Amino acid sequence: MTTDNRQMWAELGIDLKKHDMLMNALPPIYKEIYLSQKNRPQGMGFFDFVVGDIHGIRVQELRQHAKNGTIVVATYCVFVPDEIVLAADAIPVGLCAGTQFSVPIAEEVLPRNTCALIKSSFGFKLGRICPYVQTSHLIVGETTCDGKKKMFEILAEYHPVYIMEVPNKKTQRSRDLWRGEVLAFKEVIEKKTGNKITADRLLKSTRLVNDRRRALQRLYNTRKANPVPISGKDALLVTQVAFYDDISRCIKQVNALCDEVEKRVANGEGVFPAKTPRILISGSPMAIPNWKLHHILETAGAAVVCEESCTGTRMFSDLVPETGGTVEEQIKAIADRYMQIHCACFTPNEERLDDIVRLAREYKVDGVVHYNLQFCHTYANEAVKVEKALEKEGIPLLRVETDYSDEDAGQLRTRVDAFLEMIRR
Ligand code: BJ8
Repeated sequence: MTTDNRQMWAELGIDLKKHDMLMNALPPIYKEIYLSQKNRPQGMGFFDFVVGDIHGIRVQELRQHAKNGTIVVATYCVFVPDEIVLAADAIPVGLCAGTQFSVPIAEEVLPRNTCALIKSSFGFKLGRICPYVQTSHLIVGETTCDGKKKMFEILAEYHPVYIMEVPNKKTQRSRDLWRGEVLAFKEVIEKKTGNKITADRLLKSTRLVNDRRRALQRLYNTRKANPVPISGKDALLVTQVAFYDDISRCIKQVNALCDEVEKRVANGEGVFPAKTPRILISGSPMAIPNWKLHHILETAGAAVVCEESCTGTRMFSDLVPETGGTVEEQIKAIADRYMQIHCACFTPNEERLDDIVRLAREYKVDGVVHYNLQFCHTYANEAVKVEKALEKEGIPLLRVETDYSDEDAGQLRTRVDAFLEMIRR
């Protein structure tokens, strides 16, 4: 920790005592979970560096941009279109909400029976321990689930918040509503930045965000190989970092990593032996530093080869058509693309079931683990349908409901061991 960083955190109003505790806890966890892995691609060095300096250089960069008049827009959900933010020369930053550390802080205000992702994100602001939140000029929330929606109302007492209304159905009326929401968001961002979003700027930002999607698609494609060239933990980390790193740098680093892992695929080289059981994880997103389930699975002898999740395929599967046109035409194209994110907040949501079955086949998995954050009712109820869809296809499923604490780690390990034993037979 440099003196410069401490001074920056103090200027940002960070609670240095709590923040020190958080920062001291991360390196040993990272060492155990990440650095203990064998035969990692060299390209992961960049991502190790980013995590090692998680509240340092990137925050300094954002602070410098902010000092130069650039607006920083913080988000929690893949429904908030980065294209709009970037087209106004602002910077989107996906906030992390994956640590148990901030949960007890949030529980001083929020009900305990709220999902860990909501509590963790709120606790970061309440406890003043996240320099990204402190650097941001605006937090953009959404109406995807009730818990988040009501938390954002309380968060607005502490930080400027704007809410986008995400519809719950996929009818034409809902699509029209969503297009209106994206248009309204454009106006909010224009007002906040003082920059006009033109058709040219929008096309440029669309290409840039698509490039990030293409890079991540490329990485995921390598995971279809057997043996798999990169661990699930490493692939998850890449996606997590992509939410908040500088977008152009991230694209470059992910593509460099892909050059390396594609060579591994061509040479038949893998991180795990070819007979390792292949697992698809489906469900709630895993915000950094939530690596719990991947770690349990991969230390139990499985390989996580895909995530049907917003920290996985839902983040990058579909591109926005780069056909240009007027601002309104491009907004429509952007809005329509985002409506293809099959979050469990939608009803009905058959497309997600189709996606899970398709991904299970494409990635040639031996089983699916449905990951549900405790108290997340949308994913928990949708898991009933996921179970039926997979049963019909003869694909084994393990349903897991957990939080960010380590209290149930032993029990989870036992269930994972039994599941792997069953699919190995
Ligand atoms: S598009 S999955 S990122 S909302 S886990 S907070 S749903 S109670 S995170 Fe999500 Fe956007 Fe949907 Fe994706 Fe609520 Fe459930 Fe908690 Fe959740």
